Amino acid sequence: MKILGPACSGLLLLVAACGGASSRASDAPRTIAAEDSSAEARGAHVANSAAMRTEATPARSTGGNLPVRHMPDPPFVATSVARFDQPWSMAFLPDGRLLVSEKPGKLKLLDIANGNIGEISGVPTVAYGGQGGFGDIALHPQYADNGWIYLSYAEPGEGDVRGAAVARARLQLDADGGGRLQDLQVIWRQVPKVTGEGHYGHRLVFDGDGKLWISSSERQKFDPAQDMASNLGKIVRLNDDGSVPADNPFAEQGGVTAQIWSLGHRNVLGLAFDGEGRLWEVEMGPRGGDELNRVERGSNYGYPIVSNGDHYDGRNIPDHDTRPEFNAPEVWWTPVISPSSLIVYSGSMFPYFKGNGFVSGLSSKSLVRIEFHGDHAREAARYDMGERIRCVRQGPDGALWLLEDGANARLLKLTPAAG
Ligand SMILES: [Ca+2]
Ligand SMILES: [Ca+2]
Repeated sequence: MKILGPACSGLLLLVAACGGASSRASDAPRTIAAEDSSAEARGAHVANSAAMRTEATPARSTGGNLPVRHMPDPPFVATSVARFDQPWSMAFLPDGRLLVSEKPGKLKLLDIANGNIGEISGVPTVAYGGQGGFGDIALHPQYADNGWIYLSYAEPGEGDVRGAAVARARLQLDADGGGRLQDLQVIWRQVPKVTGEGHYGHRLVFDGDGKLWISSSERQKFDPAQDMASNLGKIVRLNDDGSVPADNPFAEQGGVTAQIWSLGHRNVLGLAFDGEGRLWEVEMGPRGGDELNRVERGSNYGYPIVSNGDHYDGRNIPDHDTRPEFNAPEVWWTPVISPSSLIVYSGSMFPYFKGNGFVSGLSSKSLVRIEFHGDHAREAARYDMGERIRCVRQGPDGALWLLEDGANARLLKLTPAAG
């Protein structure tokens, strides 16, 4: 997406901040997260934006050909609302204010009405570096009554090891636009803590029954994704206090095994339920083979035994179709899109998007729209955003909100384009 000035206001993509002093070209150098930079370095090219906007051109998928919906192209206008330092995720409070996590370890509170940005104190110490730092934010389904918010982050260990952790705390807001965390409890940890600074995952989502789902990526260690004595490379299901539900598929095995809902995952950065209660995830493949999967109880998604991509060092990984016992992706991408988050849209501001998925893309610098067809899915459109996109969320009024990636990154609000 280009920055357009007021003189360009006849065009569809109008960025409100463009009249200000700062332009993209003069911004400080941007921090490129490591999780997909090697894909770019190895020539996983990104299709040009004109081609990417084609409505009817799916990626390889199993969803079949659905009718093409007619809408403006692109169907939204983007407005720059605020800037953050290496933001990772965001969550709306019931009063309409927005919590934003910054990877170096700060939790910010934006009052969208006046632009004021306050800070929440009392956050845990994070292991900032590489892909690690502050991660996701989720509000308890009964937040309005109990004040619990859930935070994920990279936690330092003893020596040169670290691992994802999830804490909950009660959010106490003050009268000055900030607040603090009280009663902080760490309710979950990756086991084991390992060296390196990549593939934490740690995306959080609650389901309609109040269960907490965590994506626990494989820390770039490959084999733990198939090791049931570790919770790396898994999707985990917990009660809201971190205890293990008795009806988890491996509950009887105890230990961290009891937490596991599905296995064989690589770097899962998006996790969302659709309106029918199906859970979907997006994960970064190695060199090629990014995936959108429907998450099924007790299923094995194959990594590192199979992948439609291959190892960065050139070694072959057999494709999914060689091992049908592993759950294959509903959509996969080569060249990669570098999926960083996922939502399923349920608002009314974009009525034609209802029930669609949206995947934010890092190396693809895009927002990818997914159409679901029962248990299957397909890429329906790809919107060029011109910058690496770290997170997509739906606002209380049904607008789409995006966080760009890196230093001095913009928060964008997407609203429907005229026509
Ligand atoms: Ca897979
Ligand atoms: Ca392969």
